[in-house]
Amino acid sequence: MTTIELVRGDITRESVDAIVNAANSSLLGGGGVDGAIHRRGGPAILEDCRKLRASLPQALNSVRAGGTPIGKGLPTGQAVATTAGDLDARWVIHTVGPVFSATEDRSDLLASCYRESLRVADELGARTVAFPAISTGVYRYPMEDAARIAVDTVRTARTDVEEVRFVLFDAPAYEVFAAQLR
Ligand code: AR6
Repeated sequence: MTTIELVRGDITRESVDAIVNAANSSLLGGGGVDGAIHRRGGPAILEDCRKLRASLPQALNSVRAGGTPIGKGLPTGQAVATTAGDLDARWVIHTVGPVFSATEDRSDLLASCYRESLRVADELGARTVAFPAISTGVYRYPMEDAARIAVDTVRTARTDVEEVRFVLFDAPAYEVFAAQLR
């Protein structure tokens, strides 16, 4: 049984085995929670991300950052782990959420982020995992849909993770997740 907890606050302040990052395919950092994790976690995380990137089999040449082909990248819905640097955690699990689309249902990709992150957590032996609300910032996923997918996926996941903590940045997001859990 996995216990689900809700916390309002900054995920970079959490003390858990693994903190999940809402990254992008480049794995080279960005804004939002990604920026906060790299800032507080320090350069060791980016160093690990660069190494991981170099070893990825996929060449995502269509993915561009600032107009430059990034070459290799992590596909949407997948997850990989690095050191957590100076964070109070052992690992950061980087996953790439889908950009919300009004015309295409991408809920499977968002569910995959949670499932794959938990699979990576199991591989690592992580027992406590903190998740942000993946895709609900820059990637514009509606909070209600994102919360339903997050909670349903974690509830039905087959995992050895004992505690999943959803860390919501603001009160409205917290309320949406709380309603979903009830
Ligand atoms: N702690 C917890 N939640 C946070 C924090 C924090 N410190 N900071 C923001 N949030 P976003 P995405 C919330 O944009 O939508 C990046 O540039 C925020 O309020 O971080 O998956 C990446 O590099 C929102 O509810 O991630 C990608 O390019 C949620 O975290 C892109 O953004 C997710 O917002 C990914 O977009």
